[in-house]
Amino acid sequence: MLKSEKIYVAGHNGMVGSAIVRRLQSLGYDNIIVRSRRELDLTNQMAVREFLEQEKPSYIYLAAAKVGGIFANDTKRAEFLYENLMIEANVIHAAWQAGVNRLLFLGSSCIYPRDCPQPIKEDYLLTGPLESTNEPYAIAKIAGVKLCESYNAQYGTQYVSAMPTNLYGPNDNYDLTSSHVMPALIRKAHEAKNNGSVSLHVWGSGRPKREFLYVDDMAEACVFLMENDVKEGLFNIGVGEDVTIEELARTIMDVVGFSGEIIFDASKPDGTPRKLLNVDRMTSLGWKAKTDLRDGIALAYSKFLESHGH
Ligand code: GFB
Repeated sequence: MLKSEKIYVAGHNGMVGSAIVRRLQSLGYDNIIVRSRRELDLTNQMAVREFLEQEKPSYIYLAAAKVGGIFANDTKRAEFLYENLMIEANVIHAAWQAGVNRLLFLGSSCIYPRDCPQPIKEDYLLTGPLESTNEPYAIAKIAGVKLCESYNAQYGTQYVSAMPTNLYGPNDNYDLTSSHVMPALIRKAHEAKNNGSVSLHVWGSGRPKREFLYVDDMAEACVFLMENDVKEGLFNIGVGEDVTIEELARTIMDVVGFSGEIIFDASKPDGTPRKLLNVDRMTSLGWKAKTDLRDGIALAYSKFLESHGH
């Protein structure tokens, strides 16, 4: 990748897209193009086609998506399926039409079957039923992986798919109804401390296990795949270890400085019991996550304080 080549980062205002832009800039890439949602609606086929025809970037990072935590996925099922299918189909097809040969598509570890062996290898895709709370989102992301594979097979493009585990960090969504567990618990612990509360409400049983990756590590992995000229395939991006939601809550409480009791809310879903990724494929290429969970939570909390006030 030449530093002057044109790179389009789709979704640059989101947590992942903004981390990819930061990473590219820190490496000296100086021809990055972005469009806000207002400037370019990625669910609009014609607009996407015209934009890519005109710009003809050499590389695309497709980080634009409709995303959210377990509750948003479960209740906005049509939006998660429709918007993600449209964004992927429009961008990937128009990229091929415009002669863009290199693209990195971003998905999620929820594409894998709910009850597959752990840690989850890339080869387990489509070997069993999905977790129901995020099935529409997962189906859309599986379609994206298959679009990349199919355009590569039929047209010789070099489109790669990266599947991160649960991500967190700067520019995360802290809205309690649509967020993932990490930002939700950071915010709840912070507010509990400030309000002098005696307890922290945690959804579900606290027993599901999740793996958490700091988003700057994810961005590093994405740029690594492009820079190392990886031309096709599916790559799990994770840290290789997981924690229970209760352990996560206790670590967050410790970092934030809140010491009340935890109340588990059984009316909320647990979702998939475990989704630890096997990261051997990335490790064998020479990439490994750097940020320890506790350090990452401290970094995320300090960014939260900057953006949401003390
Ligand atoms: O992060 P999260 O919303 O999504 O929830 P998933 C993870 C676990 O944390 C679930 C529990 O067992 C939740 O019940 N949890 C505890 C909480 N307290 C809270 C809270 O206050 N808020 C939230 N949101 N959860 C998503 C998928 O699944 O993961 C997406 O729906 C995507 O498709 C994403 O793959 C990475 O890890 O269950």
